Amino acid sequence: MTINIGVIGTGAIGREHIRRCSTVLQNARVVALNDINRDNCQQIVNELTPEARIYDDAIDLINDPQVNAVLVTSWGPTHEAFVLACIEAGKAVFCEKPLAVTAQGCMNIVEAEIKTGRQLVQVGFMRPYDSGYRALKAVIDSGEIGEPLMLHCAHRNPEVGDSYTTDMAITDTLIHELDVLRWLLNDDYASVQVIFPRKTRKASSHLRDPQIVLLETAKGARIDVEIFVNCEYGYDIQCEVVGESGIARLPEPVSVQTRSAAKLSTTILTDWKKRFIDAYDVELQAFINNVISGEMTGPSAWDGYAAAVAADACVAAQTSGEIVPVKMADKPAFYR
Ligand code: NAI
Ligand code: ISE
Repeated sequence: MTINIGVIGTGAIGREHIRRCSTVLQNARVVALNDINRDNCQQIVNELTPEARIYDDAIDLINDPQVNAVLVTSWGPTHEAFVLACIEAGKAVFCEKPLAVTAQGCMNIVEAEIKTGRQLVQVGFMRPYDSGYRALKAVIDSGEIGEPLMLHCAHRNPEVGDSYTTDMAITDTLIHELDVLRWLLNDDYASVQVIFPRKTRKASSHLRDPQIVLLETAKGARIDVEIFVNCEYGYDIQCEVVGESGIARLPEPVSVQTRSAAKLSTTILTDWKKRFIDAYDVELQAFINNVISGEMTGPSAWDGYAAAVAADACVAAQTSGEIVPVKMADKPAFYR
């Protein structure tokens, strides 16, 4: 069986996902494209999907009976409306993070999905599909290091564009940790605080960079995450879990060690597309398989909501400087 996919948003990650649907993954083909910038779609048709039809209106793409499932890879503020339209049309939808830009927006999606009685949404949180994070979770779940007490994490980008603002460090960047650390620890967040170290001279005038986010979980674990999006040297994701009887670290990406010119060295990646390339392949193949089997697995609309509630609290904590409680609604039985 081949799933016909429609893609809304053909920018950086949209293009990457179309490439993987066309050249790497099984049982899927991209048949429809939409973007407010039509030239982006045309370029993809020319280079990757010669048979795909270009739609001027995303809602027409969603409602086309030929389209079995939709990828939403447009800008964050557009996600909620497109996902709701997919749910209304009864179509499976893979939505890039964030599911919606506010917790209320995510809750609107949760409620609409529950009303249909069928899980249709998968959120593009790819880290739970990364082999390194999966290996780390297996060690924690085995009990080898005892109960997790503290986590020390870092999310570093070499640089960001001028449109990147202080709150985006949370809603665009930290959101990955907010998802994956809940999954890793099988826990939820209780409170958050954000502190600002000395600012790097590499950041634009409207961006406070770096930032340190301190999270406390419901079970009492303490997490610190450094977000540093102009670190210059590379794209670097770190996660160390300190347990009662040992420590477990996220493995580094494979890199050949060289001894040369009086130096011992390994390469550090610089691009998010490469750091998680296998995880993106696995998450999207899982979505295609889910569409075929009719049963959604992986990050759900509820996970999108949980990350958004914590993100809202972090953004409030950025301005207040206070410890802000994370108040989630009760988890509906539908997602258990
Ligand atoms: P981008 O700016 O490269 O591409 C976004 C595309 O959406 C643009 O081509 C734009 O014209 C289009 N667009 C905007 N509004 C639209 C609308 N109303 N209808 C149709 N098309 C519209 O951005 P990028 O980096 O591809 O990010 C897109 C989404 O993917 C964001 O939500 C971002 O957070 C997420 N993302 C996720 C990553 C991950 O690691 N999972 C990595 C990078 C981005
Ligand atoms: C980007 O949107 C991503 O999702 C990347 O994974 C993240 O590292 C980056 O900070 C975001 O801007």
